[in-house]
Amino acid sequence: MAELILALDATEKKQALKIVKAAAPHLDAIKLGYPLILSCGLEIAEEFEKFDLPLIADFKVADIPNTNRLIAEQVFDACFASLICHGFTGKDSVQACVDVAADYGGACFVVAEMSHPGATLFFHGGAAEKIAEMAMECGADGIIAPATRPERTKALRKIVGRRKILSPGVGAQGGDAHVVAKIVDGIIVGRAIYEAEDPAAAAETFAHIRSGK
Ligand code: NUP
Repeated sequence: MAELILALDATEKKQALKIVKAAAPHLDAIKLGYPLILSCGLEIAEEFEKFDLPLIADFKVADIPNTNRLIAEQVFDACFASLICHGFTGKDSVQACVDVAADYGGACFVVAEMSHPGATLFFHGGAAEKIAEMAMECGADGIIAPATRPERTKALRKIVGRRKILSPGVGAQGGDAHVVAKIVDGIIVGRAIYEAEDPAAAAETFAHIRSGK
C-alpha cells in the first residue's frame, strides 16, 4: 500500500487548478516543482490549500548550507508540508534543510537516486547508498528513490528501514506502480495523470495501490 502523489508539472495556473480539483479525491499529496512555481510564483501554493492535501516542494535544493536554509524557510513559510533536497551536496547542506523542516514541523526528503536513465552515471557505484545513509544520519524523514529501478529502491530500503521512500518514475518513465508500491511509501506520478484527457480517471486507476489491493 502506498500513497499517490501527483507531480503537478503543468505550467498554466488555471489548468493546474482544474487538474487538482478533478483528481483530488484520488490523491494523497501534491508535489509542485520548478515548472509550475517558475511560471506562477511561490504564492500559487496558497491556491491549493482548499484541497486539503499536503504540498511537497520539489526544488531538489542543492546549495551551501546557508543558501539551503534560506530556500527551505521560504518553502515552509509558503505552507508546504515537505521539501525535497539533493544529497550529493553533503551532510551540512542536507542538515540545513532537515533542521528548517523540523523547526516548521515539516518534513525533508533527500534524493538518493534519480529515476531517469542518465542517473546511473553518478548515482551508481555506491553513491546512492552513501546518500541514503547520510540522510538517515541527518534525521531526514525519508528519501527519493527510483520507481524505474525497483531493485535499487529495494536495496535502499534496507538502509532507510521504516523511514519513508517516495518514488517517481511510474507511468511516463516506465515504472510499474504494482511493483514499486510494495516497496515504497508513496509513488509520484506526473504526466500519466496531468496529461491524461481525464486526470480524475487516470488518478483513479491507481486506487489499487492506495488500498493495497
Ligand atoms: O529522480 C527523480 N525523478 C523524477 O522524475 C526525482 C524527481 N523529483 N522526479 C520528479 O518526479 C520529476 O521532476 C517530475 O516532477 C516527477 C515525475 O513526473 P512524470 O515522469 O511522472 O511525469
